Amino acid sequence: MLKIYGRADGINVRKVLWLCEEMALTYEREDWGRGYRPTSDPEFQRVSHFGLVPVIEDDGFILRESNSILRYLARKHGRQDLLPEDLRARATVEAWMDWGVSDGFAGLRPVFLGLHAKTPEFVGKSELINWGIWHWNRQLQRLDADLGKSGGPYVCGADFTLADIPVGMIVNRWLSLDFEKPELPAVARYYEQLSTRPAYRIHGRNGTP
Ligand SMILES: N[C@@H](CCC(=O)N[C@@H](CS)C(=O)NCC(=O)O)C(=O)O
Repeated sequence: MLKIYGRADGINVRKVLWLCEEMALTYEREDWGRGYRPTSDPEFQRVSHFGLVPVIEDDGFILRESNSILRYLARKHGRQDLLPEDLRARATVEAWMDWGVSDGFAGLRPVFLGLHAKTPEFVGKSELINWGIWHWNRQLQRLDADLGKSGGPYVCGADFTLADIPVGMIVNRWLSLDFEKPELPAVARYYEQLSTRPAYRIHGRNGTP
């Protein structure tokens, strides 16, 4: 059976749990990471010496990196609706997935860790946190403009794809944390659209930033 290593409140773990729920996959999960067993434990280091969650183990195959896990599971189960075979359609999905671990995530990190998780590296680092707010807001403004143009309702158009998973997690966190942000009507509509999906309500918009 598919095994997932990682705490269910980690944003990157939640991406994998959300997809499993969308695809009705059965899995077992072990809590690892901040607040649970530390990933420096030799038992975790055996599966990934990078010390980050999620990691999956699928019939002896071990894989880290949440977006790679999403692609692996969608392809394994032949879900071309989530990750299209068509060259350009897939590239568009992957561009949003890349955004979700690069520009879309860069500002989120100091804001979340400094204001919410309060990890020692970020607490009180107001310059870094303020830069994060500025950068994150700017990125979400671009998402808003794009959603406004494409007509959505999903980030790649009419259909839900893997792209919505990293983007939807970022949107939930952005809307859930308390800091100064602009009104983004297309992002707000997108959030409501995602919230029609039971899997998003379980692992995305579930009260956790
Ligand atoms: N690029 C990695 C990032 C993984 C990551 O940063 N995971 C966080 C949790 S969401 C983590 O392991 N934090 C340390 C911990 O929980 O101990 C991915 O997308 O999987």
